[in-house]
Amino acid sequence: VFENVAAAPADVIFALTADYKADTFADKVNLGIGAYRTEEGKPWVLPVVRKANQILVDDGTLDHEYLPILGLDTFRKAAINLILGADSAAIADGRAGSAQCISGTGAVYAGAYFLSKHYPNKNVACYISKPTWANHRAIFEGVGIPVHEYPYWNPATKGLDLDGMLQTMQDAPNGSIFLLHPCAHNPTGVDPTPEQWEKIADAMKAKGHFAFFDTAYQGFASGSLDKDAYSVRYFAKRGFEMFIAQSFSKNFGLYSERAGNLTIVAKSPEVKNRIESQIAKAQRANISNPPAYGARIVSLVLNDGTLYKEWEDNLTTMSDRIKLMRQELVDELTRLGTPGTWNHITDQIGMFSFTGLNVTQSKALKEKYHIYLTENGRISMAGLNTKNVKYVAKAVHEVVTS
Ligand code: PLP
Ligand code: TYF
Repeated sequence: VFENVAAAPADVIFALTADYKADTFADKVNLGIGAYRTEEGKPWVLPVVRKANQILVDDGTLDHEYLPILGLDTFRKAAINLILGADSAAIADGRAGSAQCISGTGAVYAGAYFLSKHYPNKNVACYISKPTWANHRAIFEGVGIPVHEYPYWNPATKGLDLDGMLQTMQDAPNGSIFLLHPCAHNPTGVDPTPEQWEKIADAMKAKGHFAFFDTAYQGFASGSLDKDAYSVRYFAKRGFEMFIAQSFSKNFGLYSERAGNLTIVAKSPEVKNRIESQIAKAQRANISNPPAYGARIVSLVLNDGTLYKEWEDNLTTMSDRIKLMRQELVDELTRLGTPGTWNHITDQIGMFSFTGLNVTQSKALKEKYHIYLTENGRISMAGLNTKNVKYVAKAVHEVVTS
């Protein structure tokens, strides 16, 4: 039956990880996948997650019964609070709802699938940033929503192309869907300022566009969970109806546990309930109900003042180490006199830096120096540490000057 099935291409980032693992070179460096690493280059189980896990183990009452279709109630409420803010009018009005999903990816999917079935304009397209996380295109096209791009990265300034972005918002048909990264944009590390978000909101409002936020790095960008939610809260204040896909993979280090949430801000509690009911119906046919473990950990931490503070400290440990690595990389490149400007590396925030290295240079880093990064020149900052940063800087210097 399947003789004529064509092979699908491998996921670029997961393939890069496999290549890295297979590499026997002693000083190899993995700057590919966006997963936090310690100064020793090891994965990090957050101390607060260890503690929460112990609390769950000690609580002898937990069983393995199914969660409700829309997930763990205490997790959903806490996730909504985390992104919208406890003082949110949408929450007070009962217009904010959610579905617990299979991490951030599942939340984007659940939202996209709902839009494909229920968006009033059947010919709607989704606009994604150029560049963006590759799964955005795959998910929206997968549910049959055509995908267009809006300009985002300006190679000349190594910053945001705000004019290009606003122009596309103006030119897009009324009521288009715009997928936005609230903070720590993947892959560029470039975020709009509050003043720029105001202009983006104005442009979106003027054309009645629908805002679909995807947040995978709350707590990784500014060093403050509230500041990292600024754009979403600002849009909520401006009265947008919107979806927000939330991932707890990075900020809790719960990658494989698939803890995520789709927050919904609707016009009225009544509409919110109907949206939730449709997402529940789709979820039932897709995953039946979401996994409990990661959601229980996140819920425990978000709902306990002491654990929450400890979580914030753990986030600071991660974001401070990443900031230090940005500085050390720039210092080394400056010391070496590497041609070009490198201050964008310290200006950018979050997990990634879009270095500006081209495909040839990125490939040379992998092939000649065993330094693994995506071919668009993105590096995962957490892969750097004080032991390998000089080696990486020297290799960058050599590929830039050769
Ligand atoms: N959205 C963006 C922009 C991401 O970078 C990621 C990857 O980490 C995700 C969503 C979702 O990841 P996960 O499904 O592991 O939560
Ligand atoms: O961009 C990254 O590295 C992370 C992890 O299909 C990731 O977002 C990468 C690819 C993918 C799923 C997650």
